[in-house]
Amino acid sequence: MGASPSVPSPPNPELNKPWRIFDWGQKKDLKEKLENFSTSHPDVKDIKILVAGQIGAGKSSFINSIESAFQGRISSRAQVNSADGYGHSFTKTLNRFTIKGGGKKTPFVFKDVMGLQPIVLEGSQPEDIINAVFGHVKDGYKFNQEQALTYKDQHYTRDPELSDQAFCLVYVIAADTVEFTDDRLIDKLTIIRQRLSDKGIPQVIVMTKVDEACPLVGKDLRKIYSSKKIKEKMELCSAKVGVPLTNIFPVKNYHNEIDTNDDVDVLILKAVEQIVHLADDRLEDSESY
Ligand SMILES: Nc1nc2c(ncn2[C@@H]2O[C@H](COP(=O)(O)OP(=O)(O)O)[C@@H](O)[C@H]2O)c(=O)[nH]1
Ligand SMILES: [Mg+2]
Repeated sequence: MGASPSVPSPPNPELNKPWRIFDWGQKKDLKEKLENFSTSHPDVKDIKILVAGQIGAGKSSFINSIESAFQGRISSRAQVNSADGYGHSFTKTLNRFTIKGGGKKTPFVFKDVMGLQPIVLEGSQPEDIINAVFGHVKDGYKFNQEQALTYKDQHYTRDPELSDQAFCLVYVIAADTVEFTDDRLIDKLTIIRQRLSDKGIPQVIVMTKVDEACPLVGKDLRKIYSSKKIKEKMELCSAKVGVPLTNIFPVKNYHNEIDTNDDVDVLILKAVEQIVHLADDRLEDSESY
């Protein structure tokens, strides 16, 4: 007795073969390369990368996961919003994190900004994020919900050095909320994208919480590029935000683990490698802007 032929079986959540080829064995290599990386510009010792995104998207967790991957143990320097995260932004100041790895500092500095909110005049505004990328916002500046920073403020740097500027914007989106991204938020992102594109600043999306968005991936992270759900989410992200698929990196952050894991690490390190290369290419071209 089999199942009744009239009951269709549920569609397979997995593709026959992965749509993106990924080498799960490259962790050691990636880590070494990144630890020995130096920037292509003599005046800039470390590459700054700005991390933005909605409250609760996983920005702080992403920064912590990067450091965990380098250190081989769970790091939690960037404070994570444990109270499910969609209320208030924990990060209200512009915080900088120099990633440590291999017993020394890496030449990567990640800056975490408070969340962009769909409602106008709430959360950091496009202007604040644009200013932060261009190096006008002093570290430790406490963002004002109602008013974007202006050149008159003491926290505004009028003539930033090349080394104050960020050369890549990483926009963090949680995979489980991609389809609910508010149009008003998309409008704000469009403003940011245009202004940064004018100056050739690369933009990348890190799509977090793949484990929550797809049970298949929640069980086995190596299914990430054969999961239909994750592919759909990435395509949707690309269409909504206007960033090409090649610049979208799906990751799982450390969030409740007590030990690191090679599969989590390698995805995180691969995203960092791409981000760093895009940023460094832009830094190399800085004379032309
Ligand atoms: N399951 C899962 N939870 C995550 C992931 N990334 C972050 N979180 C959780 O999402 C919540 C918000 O994360 P947080 O890093 O504070 O977000 P931020 O507001 O963007 O800095 C926290 O409870 C995290 O533990 C992930 O990849 N998977
Ligand atoms: Mg945060």
